[in-house]
Amino acid sequence: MINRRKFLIHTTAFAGGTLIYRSNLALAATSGKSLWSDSITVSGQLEVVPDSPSHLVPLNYTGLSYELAQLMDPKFFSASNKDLVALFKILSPLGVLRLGGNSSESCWLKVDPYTTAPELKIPDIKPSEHYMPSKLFMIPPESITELAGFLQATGWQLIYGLNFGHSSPDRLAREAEFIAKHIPHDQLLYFQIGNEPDFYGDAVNRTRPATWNFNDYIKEWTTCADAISQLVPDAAFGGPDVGASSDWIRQFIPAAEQILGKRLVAVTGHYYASGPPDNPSVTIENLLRTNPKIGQSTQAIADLAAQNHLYYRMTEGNSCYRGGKPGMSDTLASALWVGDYMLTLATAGCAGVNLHGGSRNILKAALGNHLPGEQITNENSDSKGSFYTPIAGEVNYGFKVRPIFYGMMLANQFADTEMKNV
Ligand code: BDP
Repeated sequence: MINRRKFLIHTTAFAGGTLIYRSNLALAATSGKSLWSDSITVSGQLEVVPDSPSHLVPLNYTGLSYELAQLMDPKFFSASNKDLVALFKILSPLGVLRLGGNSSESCWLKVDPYTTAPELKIPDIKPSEHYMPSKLFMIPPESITELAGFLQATGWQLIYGLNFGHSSPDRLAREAEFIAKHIPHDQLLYFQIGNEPDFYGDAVNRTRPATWNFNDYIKEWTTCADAISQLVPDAAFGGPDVGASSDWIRQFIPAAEQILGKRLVAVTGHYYASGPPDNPSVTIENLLRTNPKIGQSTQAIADLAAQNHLYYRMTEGNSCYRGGKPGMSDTLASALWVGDYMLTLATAGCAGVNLHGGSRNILKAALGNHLPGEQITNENSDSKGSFYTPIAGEVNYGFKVRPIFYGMMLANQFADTEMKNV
């Protein structure tokens, strides 16, 4: 998938026309052997235009995204979940775990024994057409202390997505205060408020009325950010975590900066290359076609963010929305796609990419009990349910990586290097 547009300049990897190729990428998490013990050399030629613009790929470029509801089980993100800790560390020594997704709009953290559940308003839309959770998810307080241990064991940082769908400024502030108290400051990158608010008015989501727009959003968002700032004065924020609209990002920057100043640190969005899984045009062939638009639009937003002293992170995405497509999202094609996708975004100046995944039942609940990929999978597939997840498994059964994980590992080799357009 190496493309002449993208190239890496890195003195240790490229010397005198020789590329160092590292083998053994596939060693098991628990083997204890060095991943990089064997090297072979391959001759080749690079053409580099020295004064073309370049972007540093941050050390924490690679990330994973999970549903916030994954925190219902304190044993999932826990230092005691040794398999998962090992796999996170293999993927990156300094990755970013983003928690959010549709389920975050229905999660509530029991910050003390008196905290009760918020009200969940289910819109009057046929369940077959509505793709949001139909229930609330309670996060016990010990999940947050376990999460702190998990972050310490992996060396990863956290982006925490607060419930903007069914909550209140006061509740959010108390949740944020609890998080800030338990997660070390240098590992808590920032809070986000809400998941894909640009879709709130759509029938599939309808977290707000159909006419709800950016002006309504920023008013409500500001009230929540203010309430959080009262209780956590040094809280950093990212947003708007849009599903698609770059226009919302453009409007968000000046509006959010006005109230937060330097505490607004990142602008964020999501990208799914295709979907839904039952659409016949969602194929490996189409997935692997280069989409020039994603590089161009990323570049435009990353430039705008940089002009405003912010960075741009793609906090969620994958090969196919609604849980992924079996036979595509869980095959080697997804590894090829993700390597190209992550490096395209790095070349465009994006500061990080998180690939979405997690447990089957959590993803299904996050999608309003739909996982359309399950209708087209063959019964013997071991990848039931969460087809696009980079790491599959459950606490009780253990964890294993999917092909897309290897594509992410490939891209992560470019962390702390300069990407150039040539
Ligand atoms: C995104 C949601 C996430 C879903 C994903 C999907 O944020 O919760 O799991 O879509 O459709 O829009 O797979």
